[in-house]
Amino acid sequence: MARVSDPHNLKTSPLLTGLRLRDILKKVLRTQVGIVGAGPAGLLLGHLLHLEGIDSIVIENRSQEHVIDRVRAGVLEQNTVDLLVASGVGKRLRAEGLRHEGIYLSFRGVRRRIDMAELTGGRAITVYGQNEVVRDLFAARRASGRPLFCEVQDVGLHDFESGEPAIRVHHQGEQRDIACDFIAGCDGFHGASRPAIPGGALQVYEKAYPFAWLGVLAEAAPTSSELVYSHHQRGFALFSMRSPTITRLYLQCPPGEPLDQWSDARIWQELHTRLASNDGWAPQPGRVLQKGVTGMRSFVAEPMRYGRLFLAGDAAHIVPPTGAKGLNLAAGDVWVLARALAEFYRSGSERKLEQYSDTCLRRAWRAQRFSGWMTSMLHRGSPERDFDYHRQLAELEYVTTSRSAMQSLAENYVGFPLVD
Ligand code: RFL
Ligand code: PHB
Repeated sequence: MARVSDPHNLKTSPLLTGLRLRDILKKVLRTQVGIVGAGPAGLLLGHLLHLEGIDSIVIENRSQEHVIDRVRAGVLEQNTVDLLVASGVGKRLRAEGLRHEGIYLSFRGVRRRIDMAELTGGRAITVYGQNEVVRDLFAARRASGRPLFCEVQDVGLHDFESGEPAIRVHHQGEQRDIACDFIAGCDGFHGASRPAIPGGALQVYEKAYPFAWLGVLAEAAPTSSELVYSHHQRGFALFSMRSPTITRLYLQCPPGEPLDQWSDARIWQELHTRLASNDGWAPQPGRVLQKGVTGMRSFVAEPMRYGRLFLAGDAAHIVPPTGAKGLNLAAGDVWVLARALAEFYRSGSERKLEQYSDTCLRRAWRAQRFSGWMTSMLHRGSPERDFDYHRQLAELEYVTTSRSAMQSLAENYVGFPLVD
């Protein structure tokens, strides 16, 4: 598939017009950026490119409803909120998102508050479900009129080592080739993009954890207006929320834990045991709407670029959820990528595209450090690791009493400003 790669000629060249006719006859779709995956990374990238006047085609292998219904992240960093608002998709986020200026760390039955806003010059997090972020981004995509194909099959990435990348998919029973200048691999950890890169070209760093999270969504009014991260002899627990009527909770459990071992009654009993504090605070039980077990891993693939294929979000890195960083990293990656692509199409300069991987990896490793630290401070190791248990208590004591330690936690938790 031939194409015109001079950025100044992409829309107007007579040669391109000729190619388009040939492409149409061959059922080849043409765009500037082919985006694989319509999770937060892919949809936000498509939106930011649209604002720059750059065309894209987004392909997603699941239905729009499935992507919206998936219960995942809840905590947005200050940067992510600012980015969504500044790019015009923050109307509902501003109206319905819950701004939190602090979090609680609970241990030995005592809750201690970290005043993040006071420690960071007024920065905060916002609790707004990933479902809602994705819902808003799907709406923006549909409103833009730019193409989005859901429920595609057999996604293949081709020729991205060269200047002529293409994505081949099956959609509604027909094979489609999408010719593009660049491919953005935004298809998550299990997607097709990263595995398409030849073996040996990527260096992979990985860490598995000997525990998982049982996540519960419940119809219950949150009894705390801020998140509670709890260290307990029986394992970690987390109290979070989605709205004034919906609570989101997590319990540390063994990896691969069968869900049928967790009746609703057992879930509430365990949550009460691990979260209730001596001041009388406890979560309020309610109807369980959804539950699921999530494994935990840390993962980084380097570099995040191979030729004209750029990896972004979970396709390139995974953090354990204890630091609430995954979606925020995905948003940061695509912000950097959108700016680099905009510079390329504006001036022909590949300078920012060349820096993309290093820029994003610096942020990803910082998030790995923080998420790994939060995870190791709060989770129960094997029962015989009593040494670690007592070391964790000393760490929690320090991190809730030393102003510098609290400030370090707070500035990492609310997130650092985006740089490219
Ligand atoms: P996603 O969300 O996985 O989206 C990838 C999309 O690609 C599609 N796909 C394909 N499409 C086309 N062709 C293929 N071959 C494809 N293969 C896959 C998928 O269907 C999907 O729609 O990746 P993305 O966009 O990079 O976004 C990353 C975030 O989803 C993830 O990092 C967060 O959910 C992580 N996370 C959290 N992050 C936060 O910032 N704050 C949090 O509070 C937070 N809490 C969490 C979390 C993740 C959790 N789980 C379930 C892992 C809590 C949990 C429990
Ligand atoms: C959530 O609300 O889903 C949530 C909150 C904090 C985390 C992870 C998940 O660290």
